[in-house]
Amino acid sequence: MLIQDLGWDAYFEALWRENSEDGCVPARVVSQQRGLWRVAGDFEECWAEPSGKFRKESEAGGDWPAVGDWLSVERRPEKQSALIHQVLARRTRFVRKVAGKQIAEQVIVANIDVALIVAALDGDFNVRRIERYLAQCWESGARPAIVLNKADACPESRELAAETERIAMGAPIFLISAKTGEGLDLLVASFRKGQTIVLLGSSGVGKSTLVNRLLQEERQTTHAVRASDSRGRHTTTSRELFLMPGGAMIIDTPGLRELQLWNAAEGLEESFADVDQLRSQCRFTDCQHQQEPGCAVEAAIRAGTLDADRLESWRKLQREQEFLARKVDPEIGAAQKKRIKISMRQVRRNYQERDKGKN
Ligand SMILES: Nc1nc2c(ncn2[C@@H]2O[C@H](COP(=O)(O)OP(=O)(O)OP(=O)(O)O)[C@@H](O)[C@H]2O)c(=O)[nH]1
Ligand SMILES: [Mg+2]
Ligand SMILES: [Zn+2]
Repeated sequence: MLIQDLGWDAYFEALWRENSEDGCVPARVVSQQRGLWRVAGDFEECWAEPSGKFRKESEAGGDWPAVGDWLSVERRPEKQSALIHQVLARRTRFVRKVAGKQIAEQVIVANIDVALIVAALDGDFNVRRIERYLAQCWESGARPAIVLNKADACPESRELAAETERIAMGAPIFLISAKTGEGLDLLVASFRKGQTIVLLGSSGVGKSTLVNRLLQEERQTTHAVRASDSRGRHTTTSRELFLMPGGAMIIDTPGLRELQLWNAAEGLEESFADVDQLRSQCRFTDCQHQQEPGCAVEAAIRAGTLDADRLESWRKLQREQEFLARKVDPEIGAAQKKRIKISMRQVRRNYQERDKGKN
């Protein structure tokens, strides 16, 4: 394997000239597993572990390597392994926010050229979700393209593609079926040798099925989605970089759940504009939408204009946001508890008044 085949170019060459250390060679992270990184370069692919110095720096808040990263490693052929000395500055990166003692950004994939936002045309297709991924792509530095999958299972795929076009802000759209192979030729023709591509999208949209198609072999496990709601469980649990026959590289990722916390507060409002609109019509400003009188959200669910599932996912996202917020600021945590108490008291009072009215 040559590093050029792994995406090494003039940009990294220039970085290398400035930063390289004696006895080190460049290597790219192709997969990752608890504390060990699989690296490839101008040598036999092997596992790599952090050097003592690098480990200390990373533990002190520096970055651990992510799939797609270029590293400076010291080879230890006798042990068929390598020592990681440095992560080269990333050209592009996708991050998620993680809650620890403090909120930190964790890089999930690095040095991505093109991000394929995969959405399934069957089930709960939603352009708002695509918008959210697009925003994350623009922020990452990677170029987005939208892949509308499962065209075989959707009679109105053309209409949905047109709807997507209106929010795509110029990103190309590919209408495909990973199952039948329809539309794949155009997608593949858009890839360039040495390019690194990542697949993003909710669980069950067919990312791994697409990877297997593109690799022309079954490398990734796929899983039938739950029939009840067409949303999958997570089948893919880690990230791995594969080399495609045409010379571009592709990284499969687990679905939305682990990606959903990037800039989440903003995304939450945008993608749940319908819930927010209803919320503003509830009688009580602090309505929890749990059987309070005058709740517009629950009225909409009863009337069939809002999906109960949608309220549930809104709640779930909001809980995660609040959890993250509490981690950063303990005072928010206290205020939160108080708010819940007050609003429960309010609910009880409302019921008491209603019951009094009946007598
Ligand atoms: N009808 C149809 N089904 C598809 C297509 N592509 C994938 N599927 C099915 O969708 C289901 C989920 O596919 P996966 O490839 O596992 O989805 P994924 O996006 O990798 O999901 P996670 O790994 O959980 O994030 C499987 O049952 C696939 O057979 C398609 O083009 N058409
Ligand atoms: Mg998968
Ligand atoms: Zn309400």
